[in-house]
Amino acid sequence: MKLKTLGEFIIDRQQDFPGSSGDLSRIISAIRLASKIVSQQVNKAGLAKHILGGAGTENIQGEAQQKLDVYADERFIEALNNRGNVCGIGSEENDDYIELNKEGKYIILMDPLDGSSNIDVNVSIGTIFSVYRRVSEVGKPVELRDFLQAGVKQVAAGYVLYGSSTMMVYTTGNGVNGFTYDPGIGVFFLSHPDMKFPDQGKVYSMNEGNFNKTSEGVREYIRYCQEVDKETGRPYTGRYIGSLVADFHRNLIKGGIYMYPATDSSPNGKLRLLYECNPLAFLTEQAGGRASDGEKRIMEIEPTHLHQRVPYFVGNTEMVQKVEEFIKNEK
Ligand code: AHM
Ligand code: MG
Repeated sequence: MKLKTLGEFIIDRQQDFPGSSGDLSRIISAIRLASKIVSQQVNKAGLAKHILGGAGTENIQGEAQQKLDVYADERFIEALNNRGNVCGIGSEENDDYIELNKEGKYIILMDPLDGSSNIDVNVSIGTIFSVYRRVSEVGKPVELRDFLQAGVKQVAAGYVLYGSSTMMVYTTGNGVNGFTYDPGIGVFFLSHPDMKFPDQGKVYSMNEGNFNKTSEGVREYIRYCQEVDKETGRPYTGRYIGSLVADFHRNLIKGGIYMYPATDSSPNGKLRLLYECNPLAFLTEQAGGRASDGEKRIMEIEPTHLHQRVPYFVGNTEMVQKVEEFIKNEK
C-alpha cells in the first residue's frame, strides 16, 4: 500500500493550482504543527492535573501549569503568526480578534480546544478552524469586517480530533480528507480520502437533558427518531459525547445528525457561528450533508458579532431536512 503523508498531500494539491502563492499550504502546515504540539500535551492532561498538579499550580520544573485550552490557543496563534501570511485571528478563547502581520492576506477563526469540559474526564476533544481571505486592504491593520464574513466565503476549514488517535480532517473546497497521526514518528498519514456522509444516517446526537427546554418541533423530531419503524430503520441510535468534534466525526463516518437547538435558557443555542458552526458546515456540505439553523443554511448567515451563537442542526441531508420540516410545521 502506498502511504501518503499530509505534507505530500499539501504539495500535491498546491501543484493542482499552478501559480498559487502557497499561502494556504503554509497555513495548513502551521495548523499541522500546532496540532502535533497540542496533541502531545492533551495526552499528558491527566498527568498534568493529577500527578504534577492542576492548572494554576507549578509543575516539577517550577513552571506555571496552564489550562490546556489557553495552551492550545497560544500554540495555534504562535504557529500561524510564524508563517507571516495571516493578518488576524479570532478565537473562542479571546474576547476580541488579534492583529497579526498587516501584509497577510488571510484571517483565521478557530476554537482551539472545543469540548474542554471533557478534558478532566479523559474524553475526546478537538480543535476547529476556518480560513478566509481578508476583505480589507492588504498592508493595513485587519478590521472587524474581515472576521464577520458569511461561511460561504471560507477558503478552508477543518478540525483536529484528539481521540483514541489524533486525526486532522479538512477541506479547501475540493472534497474532505482525513489524516491520522502516528505519534511515534510525528507524521499525519492520509487515512480517510474523500470523506462522504453515508447514504443513510442512523444516529442522532443531542443533549436530551434539554428536551423540555426546546421547541415542540425539535421534540417532535426526537420522538420521530425514537419511533419504531422497520422500513426506515427506526428507532435511530442515540449517541452524545458532548464534544462537538467527536460527535460530528462519528456522524460523518457512520451517518447521523448532531443538534444543538435553541432552548428556553439559550434562545440562540450554545454553539458559536464563526468558530464552530461555519467550519463544520463547510466540511458537511463538501461531504454531501447539510447544516442549518433549523430554517436556513448556516453558511449564508451574515454574522453581526464575533461570538455570535446560533441553533445548529448538522449531518446527513435527509435527517437535517426532516428536522427542518418538523420545525416548520410546529403546531
Ligand atoms: P465549549 O466551546 O465551551 O467547549 O462548548 C462547546 C461544546 C461542544 O463541544 C459540545 O457539543 C457542547 O458544548 C456540549 O454542550 P452541553 O454540555 O450543553 O450538551
Ligand atoms: Mg467550543
